[in-house]
Amino acid sequence: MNAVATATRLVERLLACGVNDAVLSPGSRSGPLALALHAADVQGLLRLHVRVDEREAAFLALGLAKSGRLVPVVTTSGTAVANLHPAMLEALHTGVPVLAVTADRPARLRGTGANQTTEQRGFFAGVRFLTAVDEIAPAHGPTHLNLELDEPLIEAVDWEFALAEPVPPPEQVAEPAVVMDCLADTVVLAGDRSGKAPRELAEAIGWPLLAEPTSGSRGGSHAVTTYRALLGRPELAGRIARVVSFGHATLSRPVTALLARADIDIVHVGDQSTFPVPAGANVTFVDAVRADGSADPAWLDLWRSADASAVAAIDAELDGTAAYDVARTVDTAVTGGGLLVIGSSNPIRDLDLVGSAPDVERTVMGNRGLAGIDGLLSTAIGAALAGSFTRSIAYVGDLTFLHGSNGLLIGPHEPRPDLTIVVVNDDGGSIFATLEQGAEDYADAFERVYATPTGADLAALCTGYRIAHRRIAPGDLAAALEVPPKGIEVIEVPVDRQGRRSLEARLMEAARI
Ligand SMILES: Cc1ncc(C[n+]2csc(CCOP(=O)(O)OP(=O)(O)O)c2C)c(N)n1
Repeated sequence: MNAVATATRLVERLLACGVNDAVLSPGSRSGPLALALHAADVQGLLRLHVRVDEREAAFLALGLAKSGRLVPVVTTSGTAVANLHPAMLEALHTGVPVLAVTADRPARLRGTGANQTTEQRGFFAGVRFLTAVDEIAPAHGPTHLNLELDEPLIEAVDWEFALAEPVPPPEQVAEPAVVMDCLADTVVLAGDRSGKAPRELAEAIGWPLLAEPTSGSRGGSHAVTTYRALLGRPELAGRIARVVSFGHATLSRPVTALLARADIDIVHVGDQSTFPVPAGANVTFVDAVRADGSADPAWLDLWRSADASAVAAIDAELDGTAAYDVARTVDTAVTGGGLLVIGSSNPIRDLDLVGSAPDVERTVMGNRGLAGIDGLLSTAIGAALAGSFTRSIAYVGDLTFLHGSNGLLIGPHEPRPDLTIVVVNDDGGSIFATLEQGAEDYADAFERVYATPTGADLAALCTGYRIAHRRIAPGDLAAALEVPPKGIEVIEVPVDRQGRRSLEARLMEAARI
């Protein structure tokens, strides 16, 4: 099949697979695919997004694909393919349907010194690999299609796409739900991408709910917001007889320690790939659970009253501490129908500790598959473009912002969401101060090799990319967030990194008493 026919078939197959959005980076070998996608966009069959930087293009596709729809990201050959890797890995570890379509030279040129020619087959270990357009299907997780395209690459044609039969989504064969009795003192744990099931279970049976911000379950009357601190209280943690765990919990050491316990029953809805420690004999992996009966209310009351006193203790200790203030303000600004995309490192941990559990339908997400600090801005832009949210906010540290700042490189013809990017700028990585390496012993090396301050001028960077930017004090953030922007805006909030280690220790201590 010649290149134009392959490109036509590709668009037809994508449409049959329910594709709404496609991402493209420029190149010569991928030229026919670019022209076909452009034609499909002009004909109103899909929405095309063009990005120069393939790493950002792939994260944009990841953000778009978090909606559950298949999203292709199309590139030329050579190093362009390698730039897709971070987002493909994140998609692999979270089951997000990104389709990498990489243009390749014909087989006869492989293994020669032909320009921009390398081994692209099976490039992404663990990712489903295809070589034929007709094999594309809506999927759980990422796919790589490597297309060999031969000369002539382009021809002046009228692009016509035949609408094919829809390709059905993958069948999910689930085992019947395991019925949980209400007798053992149980906590429900909701890790990243759990969905609503943990909250529904906790509320149906009357168990405390320990829900990470990106779980999809953090809300309602059973959520214990300070769970990370409370797991350090022997009178609570010591009484846990069973954990029912959902999603992929990676945020805090107390939770990892809980899941590593061998003296309690652990039922994990999922498999080892979302269970953060090697599972012992006390861990059962299941497909789904169902509640039976109602638990002794005294168990939930114990957690609730401990939570109330921990919240008060943390409030007293914080007393307007800037970084946590920012977390609270952002949390409050995203109400029902809103989108919050949270960066790795302290933003998500701060929000986990001091954020609320509002009883509203909002979407909160991060890149927790591998918890990278890369690609967050593009992920947020993609997520915001994929839905119709009342308000979209991304909330990131300065290094996360700078690492993914090429996500702001968006041409004038490209769709842009209304998105506020809040950057907590403490000039470097504050998270390391709270870990072992933040101890006095390593103080000499700490600033240079862990904290890595950059002194970067975010305002100048935004000016360079023609993105609106404001720098404001933490106390002014709530007012600044009141009016949603038209397009993308960056709000930089400078805070101090000093004292982070001792503050964290004081907070945990205060909440434990
Ligand atoms: C791609 C990638 N590289 C390195 C890391 C390791 N890492 C984790 S947090 C962090 C610092 C993040 O700093 P910042 O975004 O400013 O947030 P803060 O720690 O100040 O909250 C780094 C480098 C990572 N998670 N991902």
